[in-house]
Amino acid sequence: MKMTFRWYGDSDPVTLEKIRQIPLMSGIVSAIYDVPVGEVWPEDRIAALKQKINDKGLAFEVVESVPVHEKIKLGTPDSDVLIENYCENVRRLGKAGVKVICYNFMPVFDWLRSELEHQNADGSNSLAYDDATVLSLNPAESELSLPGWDESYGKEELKDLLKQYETVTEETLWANLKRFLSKIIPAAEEAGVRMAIHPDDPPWGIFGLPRIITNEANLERFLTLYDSEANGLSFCTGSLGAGIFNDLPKMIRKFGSRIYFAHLRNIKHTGERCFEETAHPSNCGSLDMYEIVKALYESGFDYYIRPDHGRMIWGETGRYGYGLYDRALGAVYLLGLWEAVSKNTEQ
Ligand code: DNO
Repeated sequence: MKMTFRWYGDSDPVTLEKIRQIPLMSGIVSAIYDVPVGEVWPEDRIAALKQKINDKGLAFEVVESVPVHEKIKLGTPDSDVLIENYCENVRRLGKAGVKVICYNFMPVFDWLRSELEHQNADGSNSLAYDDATVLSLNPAESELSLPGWDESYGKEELKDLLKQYETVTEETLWANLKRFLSKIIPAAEEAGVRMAIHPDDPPWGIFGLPRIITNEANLERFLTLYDSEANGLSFCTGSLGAGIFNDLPKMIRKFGSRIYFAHLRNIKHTGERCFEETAHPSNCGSLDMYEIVKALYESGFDYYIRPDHGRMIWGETGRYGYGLYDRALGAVYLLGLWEAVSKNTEQ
């Protein structure tokens, strides 16, 4: 297992100098953020990013994300060239030594929350989700800026996009995902890269848009869309765990050999489709992090873990969910669990 940390590049207030001081931190998860979705990442930019990370003694083996263009998810006839560009990114990243690429297939919105600074009793704050609040918003009209909101869409563009999705059902999305995989997985196999789809967060449809990477049955269906070692999962406990219907340790044991990236964080269920993000330890939320780590360990997991969203603590401000302090505490807690589980298993 390798512990990694997400870094948003030079504009990230959390610097590589700080990240490298977290005990046993082995690598950085990052991406080229300023190339428009659908275009090919310049090789010199990939090389420069890798160099910068390697110069700090950290590895660059995981990319999160290479985003998937909406036209691919919509399955428009002109999306072939975008899929080919995606394949080229996979090849270029493989050539640069990247082993795992994380991506998602959520229409329009990525991860979504209704509250960015939910006040906790201990004075910290964190992200929270309340379904009724989210459903009361009209995404085409709202001025709200939520984390999963792509700020790059103009209002008209967003309206137009939502309109195009009106005829896209879950089954259409499955078919478009299958078509995408049929092209990118052979490219990944050749490039020595493992593709790891990120589950939908939250794991249910929102605003009438379909979401399909949500539960055990659908993960199973996903893996059979293209049966290859290069076609795998990013197992995000916070995303899947928001669904009370998901038994995470069971799912890890079932899909273990195809999990290449684990985002480990805790959440507290506050209602059927409501949750708050908490500190990482089991006792702070609803997920049993010990059982989750144990299931990974016992599945022979030998890939990448990263702590996921943290609370804002000790007065830190910055990118929601992605401050330094609470994620660093999370990393060390997870390393502790891993050490305990591995030593217990050896006895
Ligand atoms: C949120 C992240 C997601 C994730 C993408 C992967 O914190 O986990 O934005 O990076 O969905 O494509």
